[in-house]
Amino acid sequence: MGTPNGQKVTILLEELLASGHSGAEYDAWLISIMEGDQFGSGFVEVNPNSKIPALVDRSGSEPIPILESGAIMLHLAEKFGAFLPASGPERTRVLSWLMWQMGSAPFLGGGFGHFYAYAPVKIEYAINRYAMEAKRQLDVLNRQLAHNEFIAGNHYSIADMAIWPWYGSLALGRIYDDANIFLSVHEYEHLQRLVQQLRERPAVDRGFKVNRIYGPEHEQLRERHDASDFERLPQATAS
Ligand SMILES: N[C@@H](CCC(=O)N[C@@H](CS)C(=O)NCC(=O)O)C(=O)O
Repeated sequence: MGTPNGQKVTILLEELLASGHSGAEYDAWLISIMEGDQFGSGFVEVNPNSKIPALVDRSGSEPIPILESGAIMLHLAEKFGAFLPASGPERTRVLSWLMWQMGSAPFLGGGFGHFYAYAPVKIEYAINRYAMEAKRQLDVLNRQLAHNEFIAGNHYSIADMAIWPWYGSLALGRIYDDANIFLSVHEYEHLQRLVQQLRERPAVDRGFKVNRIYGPEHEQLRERHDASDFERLPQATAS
């Protein structure tokens, strides 16, 4: 399903295809977590943890099942030798920020997003606690981006692709109702700069739409089995 964790992987697959790695051609099957598909035996076989995303790499002699979005991104980046330096300090920085994202997002999604937008009762203490943490994370990103073009330095990497669906979607007001206003996301100017820059990348835009079953109709591609599937999407109307 095209939640931020799912979008990280489809953005990377679209970026790989856009940069000429035809071996990254993929089938994106919808697992609706609202319908409980993640608990079905077929999915559990691939991911015993029952969370999306999960990937089966069928390119070798044996299929390789992979769970956890960060591990999937690392697997693909290493397999294609793209968006992750092979060695050296920049590789270490990319891995640091990828791990930062994996450790931080549960506080943003499961913490702030849950209590602010989804919880059936509004608990002020919980909202304040996680809003403070969400703002702290936005500030960490903003300070890092004040002196780096991309999150891990001078090159676009899997760390940017992991961060964008979460913090980019928040900065653009696409998730958690009016949380962008509540958290004053416009104040994080360096983060806003990167968010706008990545938003304009066609591959990011395509990856963002895959397996979406919520939001505006022109942003929803229920399943993606071929690049031409994007042609079926209705055009966005200017707002
Ligand atoms: N650390 C995991 C988190 C995955 C995760 O939390 N997935 C959510 C959707 S974003 C999910 O599948 N939730 C369904 C459930 O908890 O039953 C990853 O990054 O892959």
